[in-house]
Amino acid sequence: MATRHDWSLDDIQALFHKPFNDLVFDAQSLHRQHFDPNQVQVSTLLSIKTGACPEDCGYCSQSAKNDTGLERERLMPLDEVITNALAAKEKGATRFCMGAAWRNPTDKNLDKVIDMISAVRDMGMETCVTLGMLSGDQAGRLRDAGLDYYNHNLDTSPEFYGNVITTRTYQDRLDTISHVRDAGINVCSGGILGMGESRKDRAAMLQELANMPKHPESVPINMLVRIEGTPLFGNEDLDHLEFIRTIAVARILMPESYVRLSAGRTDMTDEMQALCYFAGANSIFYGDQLLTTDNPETDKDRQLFERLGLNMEEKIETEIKAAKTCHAPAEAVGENPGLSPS
Ligand code: SAM
Ligand code: DTB
Ligand code: SF4
Repeated sequence: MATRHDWSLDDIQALFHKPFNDLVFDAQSLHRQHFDPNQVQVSTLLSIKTGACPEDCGYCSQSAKNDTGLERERLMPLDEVITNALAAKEKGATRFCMGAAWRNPTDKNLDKVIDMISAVRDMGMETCVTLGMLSGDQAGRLRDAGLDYYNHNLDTSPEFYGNVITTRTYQDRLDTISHVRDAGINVCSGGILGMGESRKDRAAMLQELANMPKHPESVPINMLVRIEGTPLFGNEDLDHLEFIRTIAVARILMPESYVRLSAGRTDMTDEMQALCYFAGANSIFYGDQLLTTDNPETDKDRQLFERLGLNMEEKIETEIKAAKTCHAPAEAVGENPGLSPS
């Protein structure tokens, strides 16, 4: 079946309404046509610039508008980034993602991030950054630096968006994603579940992603991490089966994309995570910390992988290898040996 980019909201809602077993079976069947079902891509995340963000994202510990007690930090020095990236590589991560609490990077800050990207690439790891909004020129500079992925989430549906963020429009986000795509950088874009949105909103967010001219290569699905001091702190827990359904629908809509079981895993049982993998999730954040909150400890993830017979993906996927040949030296896109879990 050809990959589609013309999903209607009704089509997607009909997927959500399927009996759970049928939906997850369909997602797993499609998953197997495109991926090794027992391989999971692992990325490690680092906050390179924490807190005092001028945006008002209702879920975020780092917004200056939210009184979360988070200490503001300056941009991390290069040597500290390198130390963290080496530790991540040692533990088996193949991609290193650096996040900054900015509305958008200044050109001067971008110079510093470019140095970080070069240093991490020199270690043989894939690179990802998430720095807020980007202009076309800035995306071009990141492409020239050899950046592999840019993360910029839609977060939710266009309709629900205004309940969560007012300082940046949905169209701003779509524009940044277009700049990243046009520059030839792999797109990482997804959203957050459990912010009080309806199933229709979840379907509409996935529709936005799935109807892009090219699907994001990576689709992070975050479960809201409820952080004290944020407007969304008191939100009700989302039904975990609904979260798994959303993973399955994302898998069906974007069969060639990596679907990342992203933030919120510390609140998920092993069985819930196993079902997410079965529904088509094949990527995680791996490392004891996300940006400002905890992630499951690496030993715990290794144990779960062992119990499930899952392996950490060691090599970079072919499609992305091909996309990279235009700007990456051959040695940086080869296999990453010796990183399988013990
Ligand atoms: N400042 C940049 C931006 O927002 O574009 C990059 C970093 S920002 C923290 C990256 C993404 O992390 C957000 O778009 C959101 O999807 C996710 N995120 C942040 N806080 C979260 C939370 N409490 N729970 C779940 N996901 C969260
Ligand atoms: C994404 O979709 N999730 C990550 C990453 N992209 C940058 C961030 C999750 C943050 C969770 C809350 C925190 O640690 O502050
Ligand atoms: Fe700032 Fe990003 Fe947090 Fe929004 S999600 S407040 S832009 S760091």
